[in-house]
Amino acid sequence: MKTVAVVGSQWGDEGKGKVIDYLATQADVVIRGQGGNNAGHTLVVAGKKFALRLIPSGVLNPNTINVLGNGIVFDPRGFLEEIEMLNKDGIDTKNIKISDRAHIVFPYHRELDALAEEARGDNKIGTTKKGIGPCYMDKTERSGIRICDLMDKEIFARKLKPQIEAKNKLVTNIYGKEEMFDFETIYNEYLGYADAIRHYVADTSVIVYEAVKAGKKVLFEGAQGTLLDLDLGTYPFVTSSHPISGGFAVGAGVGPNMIKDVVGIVKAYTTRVGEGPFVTELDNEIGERIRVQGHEFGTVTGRSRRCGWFDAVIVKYAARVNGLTSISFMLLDVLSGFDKVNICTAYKMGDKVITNFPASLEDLAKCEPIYEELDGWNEDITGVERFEDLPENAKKYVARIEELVDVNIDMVSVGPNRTQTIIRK
Ligand code: 2SA
Ligand code: MG
Repeated sequence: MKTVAVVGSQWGDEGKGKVIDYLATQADVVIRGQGGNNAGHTLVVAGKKFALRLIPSGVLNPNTINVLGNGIVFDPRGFLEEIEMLNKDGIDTKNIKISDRAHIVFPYHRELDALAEEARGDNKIGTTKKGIGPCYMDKTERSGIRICDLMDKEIFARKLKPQIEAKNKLVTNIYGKEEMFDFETIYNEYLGYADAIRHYVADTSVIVYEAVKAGKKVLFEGAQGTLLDLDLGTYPFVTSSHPISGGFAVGAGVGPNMIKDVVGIVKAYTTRVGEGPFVTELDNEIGERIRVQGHEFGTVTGRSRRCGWFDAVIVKYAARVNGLTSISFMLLDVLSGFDKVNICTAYKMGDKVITNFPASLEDLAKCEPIYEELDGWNEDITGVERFEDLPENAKKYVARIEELVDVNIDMVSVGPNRTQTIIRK
């Protein structure tokens, strides 16, 4: 491992945490480049669980520098809660760096996230209500407030005041509510955060650049997944950032050639939380069985995830838009015990066969999966250590997917623990 990006290749929740956790133990620097505390994964170390949302996964390793890059949106309240949780367990958090260019999530962002969802009615996106979308809206509208602004009392006051006025106008004029944001309250709350985070703030682009130049092991930690990408995902049912590999160049503030390998995390079947069309969704007892066997419930919101068969159209698309150099294939053990397993190889839309993931959700909603049916396997595979020792049909399943998506599957996961990992290289 030199520099590697790990990206979700479906709709998030592919099991990135396990691979990232493993790589993070060897990394000198771990960087988050997009999203905020809408991400989430659980690290298990020595039997203890740590639920992280914003802080990068290298934090349990005392020598690793953990960077929150310029592309993330920073919720100081959530961040400090995580710090407190880690410190309580004796984990040192001094090696965290927060980009002075990152945008800040304010209470009005969370409130507006919830109000916008409510207003969408049947067209709701199913956001995590963490204020992510509204914060990125301010960023692109060029009225956002960044960490560097927060570091100076006067500049902060000057930038916050018009925001409070604008957001109060928005909730009264558009949503018909009373004014809900008070300048003094938010200003003082955030000045407290400013002091609490000041020693973490840095020009993180320099840190990442110098680490790569020095030949250090650098891990770019993806959150969410390819189909939640603002440009390349199932728009508008996406998050407001760029979870694809290219997002790291912008979000970490370094050139794309600083990322050597791109590992796609791929689940052995498909899931999604939130709304939007889902071609291989199984709204039946097979889907329910996958949900129960795979514990498919969200770590941030606890929502039950929609489940379906493996969709090779999606993963081929992810291989292309991320430039995947390798795949880690997760949760294969969840598919044990099915007579038959299906792989979606293409979509049928009317009388057309589609193999390139379409842009239009109206088209996607019309697509029917074209399945290839394979024999399943009944064996419990959670103790298998070598690829050769997997049941014949499980090997065939993996090999067929590898052939369809045309990227090497170098790792197969057969259980949540670190030891339940088959390395193929
Ligand atoms: P938002 O809150 O604006 O980002 O929501 C927009 C859509 O993006 C979806 N979304 C997610 N879907 C899956 N996983 C997410 N995050 C964690 C992860 C999940 C976890 O990275 O693995 O394990 O808790 C995530 N974040 C946002 C959301 O459902 C909306 O469809
Ligand atoms: Mg997750």
